Amino acid sequence: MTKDAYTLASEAAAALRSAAGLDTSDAGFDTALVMGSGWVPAADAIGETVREIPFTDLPGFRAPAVAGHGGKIRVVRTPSGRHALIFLGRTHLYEGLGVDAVAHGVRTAAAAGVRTLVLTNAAGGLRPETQNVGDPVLISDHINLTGANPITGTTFIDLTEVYSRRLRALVREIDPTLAEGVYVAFRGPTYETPAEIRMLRTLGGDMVGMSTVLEAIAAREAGLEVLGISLVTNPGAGLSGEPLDHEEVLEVGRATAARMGVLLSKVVDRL
Ligand code: 8IG
Repeated sequence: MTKDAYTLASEAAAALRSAAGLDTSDAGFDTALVMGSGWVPAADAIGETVREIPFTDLPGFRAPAVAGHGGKIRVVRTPSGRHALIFLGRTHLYEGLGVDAVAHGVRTAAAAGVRTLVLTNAAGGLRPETQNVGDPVLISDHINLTGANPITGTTFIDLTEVYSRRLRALVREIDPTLAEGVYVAFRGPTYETPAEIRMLRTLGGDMVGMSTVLEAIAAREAGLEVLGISLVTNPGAGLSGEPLDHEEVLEVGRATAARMGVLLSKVVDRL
């Protein structure tokens, strides 16, 4: 069962390389970026679009279920002439398709030759004392409360440094104002209760969301170097007195697109 997931990713990678116009002798892609909700408007700044491939054209991919999550892979050429894959949308565990569907994009990128993975997400902020809505935060580590893991069997993967120290230092050279934080993932699709938010603060979390951790684990299994960035789009439930709303996530993404685009384009050119 799990071996099938890796075979499917190899097939998707072959289809992706051919849809992107690469033949088997081409070196391929250096970097892949996964754009979470709120990040899609920033994608245009990363480079010139070479191709766009709908997820549904590739084996094992599903069209995303959520408004604002895109649904295609964009091949871009950066100003310095590198090629990157931008996943406009991702599959979430709460969609009920299982962990292999969640990890499929990352495994496909790895099979297509990618060595560096940038995972972005929109998240609730657990530290309103120091965080503002619209702030990007570098993910330093995670707490996986999804109850799930993309790996099955006796593959014991070291998670001491899931989010590369080297890449975080590189991003802080570009923007020294960026904070770092621990990202906590729940399965969703419900947002947290205020009691759960208080628990996560006590546990040492700084952001909370419903993505990224399973992809990061799959990426480490595949040997990729991972950079994670959260866009804080709302204070966690009960911290502001306002109810949470997905539309506000998309609005924060639109409002911060220029800043996130500049940041990502500089990062990709230095990876
Ligand atoms: I955006 O407050 C976004 N995604 N679990 N909680 C969880 N996911 C989120 C939140 C949040 N905000």
